[in-house]
Amino acid sequence: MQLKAVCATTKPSSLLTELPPLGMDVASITDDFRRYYNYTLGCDGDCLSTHYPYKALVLTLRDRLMERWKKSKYAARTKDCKHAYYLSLEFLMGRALGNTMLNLGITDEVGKSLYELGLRLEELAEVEMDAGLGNGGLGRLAACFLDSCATLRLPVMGYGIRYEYGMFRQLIENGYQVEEPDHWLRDGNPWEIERPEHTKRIRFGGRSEHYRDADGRMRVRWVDTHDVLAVPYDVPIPGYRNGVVNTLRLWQAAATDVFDLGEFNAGSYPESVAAKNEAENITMVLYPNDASENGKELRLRQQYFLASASLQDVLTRWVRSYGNDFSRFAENNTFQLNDTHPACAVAELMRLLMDEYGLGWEEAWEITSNTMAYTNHTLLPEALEKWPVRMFERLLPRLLEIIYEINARFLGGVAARWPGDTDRLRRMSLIEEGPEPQIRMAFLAIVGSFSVNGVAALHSRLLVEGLFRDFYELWPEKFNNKTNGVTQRRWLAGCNPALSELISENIGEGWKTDLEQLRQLRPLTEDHEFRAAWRAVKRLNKRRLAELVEAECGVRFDLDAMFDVQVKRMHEYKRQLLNILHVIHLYDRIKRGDTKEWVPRCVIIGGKAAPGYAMAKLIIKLINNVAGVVNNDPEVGDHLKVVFLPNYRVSAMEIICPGTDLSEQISTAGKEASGTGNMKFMMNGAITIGTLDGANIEIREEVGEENFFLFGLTAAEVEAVRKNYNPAAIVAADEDLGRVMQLLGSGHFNQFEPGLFEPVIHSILSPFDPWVVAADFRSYVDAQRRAAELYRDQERWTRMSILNTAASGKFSTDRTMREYNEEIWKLTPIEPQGE
Ligand code: 26Q
Repeated sequence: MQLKAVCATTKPSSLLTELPPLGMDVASITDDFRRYYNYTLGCDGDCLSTHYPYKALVLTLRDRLMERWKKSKYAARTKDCKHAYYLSLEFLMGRALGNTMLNLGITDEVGKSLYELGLRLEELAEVEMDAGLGNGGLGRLAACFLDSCATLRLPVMGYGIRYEYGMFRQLIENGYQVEEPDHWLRDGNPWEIERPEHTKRIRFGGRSEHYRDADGRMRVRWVDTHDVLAVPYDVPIPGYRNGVVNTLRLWQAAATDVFDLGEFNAGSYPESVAAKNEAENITMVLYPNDASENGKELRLRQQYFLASASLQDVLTRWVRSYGNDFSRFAENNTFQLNDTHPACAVAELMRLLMDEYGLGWEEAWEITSNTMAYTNHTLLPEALEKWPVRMFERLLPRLLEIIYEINARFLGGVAARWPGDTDRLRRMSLIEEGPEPQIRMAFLAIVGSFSVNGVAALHSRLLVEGLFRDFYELWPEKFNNKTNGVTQRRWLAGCNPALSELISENIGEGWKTDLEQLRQLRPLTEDHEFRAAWRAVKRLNKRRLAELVEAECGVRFDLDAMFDVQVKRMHEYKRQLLNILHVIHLYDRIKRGDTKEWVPRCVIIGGKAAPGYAMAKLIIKLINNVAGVVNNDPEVGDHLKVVFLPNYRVSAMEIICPGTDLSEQISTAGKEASGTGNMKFMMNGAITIGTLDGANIEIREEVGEENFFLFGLTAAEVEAVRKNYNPAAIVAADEDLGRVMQLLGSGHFNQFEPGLFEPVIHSILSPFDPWVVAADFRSYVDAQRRAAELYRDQERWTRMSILNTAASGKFSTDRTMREYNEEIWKLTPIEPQGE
């Protein structure tokens, strides 16, 4: 870890002279692979584990990334090259192997090389663990952003945390979710490179001390702190066939060196080791909540740890190039905050500029507030982060002082603009008063940023009309929308090779970097042969998905059935409950013999529940119990199958979305900020059944209302209905819903567990159900019927499927990143040498 001595030595220039580029042909790949396998990894005839060839392959590929990585770094180091930094507590990267080969353009060569060596690429790819360093949408969005930035040649660096344990593995036991730790680094991570020479020191606790510096100026220093080291690990982020490799820098916590510890603990060895553990705890585990778990001290430590290490890293590089002149810092650097999770960066940049580099408040604030940009990802008030002032004071006393000063100056401005409006001051204060005063991190982020954006048109509008209204009145120019996207490299080219090939045969390969080109598929909807080919591809992908389902759940799917899929985090607002009520309704119809012109369905639901979220976990249990009854009823047979697919994750979605017919996007309107799964399904030719929520609205606009199954109340209607909501009356008036509630209430799905689902029944019948499940039931069931009827006409369904893919161009993160860059970052693309 202590490489200071090593770094101090100057490198002989002969070490760094450029080597001839590594071959991208089969023979070169084979040579390197064998060298790694035999020498580096020391394999012989006794090495049976597939881990060795996997690792040899990664090292072979990493070398090819490395030369491009260096050139990209040099290209981005030219004077005044502006950078953006994506600060995120989550990067849900999934696997890197397939994506690396795709972006380097050597998938076929590698496949051939391995084949000649008697190995199968598909088998080696399965060895790689998902890098599950995120919960869901927000974390996966960060990963898609990095892919697009590298592809657009933008000098963007990701900063995150190298969690020892990522998102938990979900097992299902007796229908219940059981969490298992995800020790993804157990066999090492061959993609990453440790960079101990860029280690940073992070302080906690202590107190601030005011003093006069040599020039007689009042300064502040933070003393008596407990320090932790932040050690960076760099992960390469290749662009698509353009010679660019950007960096994702992940910080790992380490104890300050043992001598300090020994002294601090007065020679008490066990206490000293305990202190080491406490330091290393910071990056031990990802918090598995996709909504909030407010007030946990370790989480705040993680947030500050990331913000401080990343800012120090950028400032160190700045000072190396420009000395202590920060006048052009804001012109050359932007920090994009992925939600409020890294928002203490606002106060930390102020601290570093003032306390470490001696700037005055005004100068530091000018820089900070022109450097930070904030993205909001939620409208749920309970998910807005707040930290108890008392905890902040104990852990980050100097930051609290700075936040108080930011608040005082900010409220001064508000009072000047709205004299005498004390209620407004209370509403807008960065500190929420009460028995336990709290810091409102979203407000800190808004005040400290020059840009605030939502992630879909509806979401951005609701933000300025609701939660952030007061701030919008003050600074309308700060607020903007950036509709999310997904990268078509992973989510079409990589995960759906059969469809990609069919598309490219017909319209060329341009769509891989210009997704709008998929529009050229539109005329092909009238081509009978093309439609047949499209259906054949879907069937192939359905077979792959059915195999996964059978392996995981032991249930056989009929490939002619409609594959109806909802995969996403488990949350009441996403209404997996509404989905399973529809399944119960279908079961009820079958049992009543109401099966004329029946369309067989296979329903897949998957997703993780936060370990402390009892209702979400109970809904998982309900889905599994309904599945148990439905799948084992001979009368139901192939009319209907239902499974809860365990351990939903990035690599599972790569099999799921290509094989889906119907994409369930059924959140209560006004609650889902954007959704991004909806875009992956659409790109792969699934048709959406959905509410007017998040990016669904824009999906429907792009594909046309006739190619989207719309149902449910609008966001405005939901708010109106809730004021006078009477679900019991809705149940009484709807025979179908009445029978579903009757089946649920009778214990039909919990014969041996009486009363188990009472909380679920109660929530549906509650006049205070925020998600208005009962209110949308009828319209949902009707939309499902329209979907089924349409599915019976396979030619029409195929047309709609093609049109969905053809209209998905807007939902590429290439478009999203272009917008961030044109309107927020303003970076110039880099041009690495020799590409
Ligand atoms: C907060 C405090 C303490 C612990 C955890 C958290 C926490 C962690 C993760 C809070 C929220 C998240 C994740 C939120 C998220 O994934 N939001 C989703 O972001 C997507 C990308 O913009 C959107 O498409 C989804 O609509 C939105 O739900």
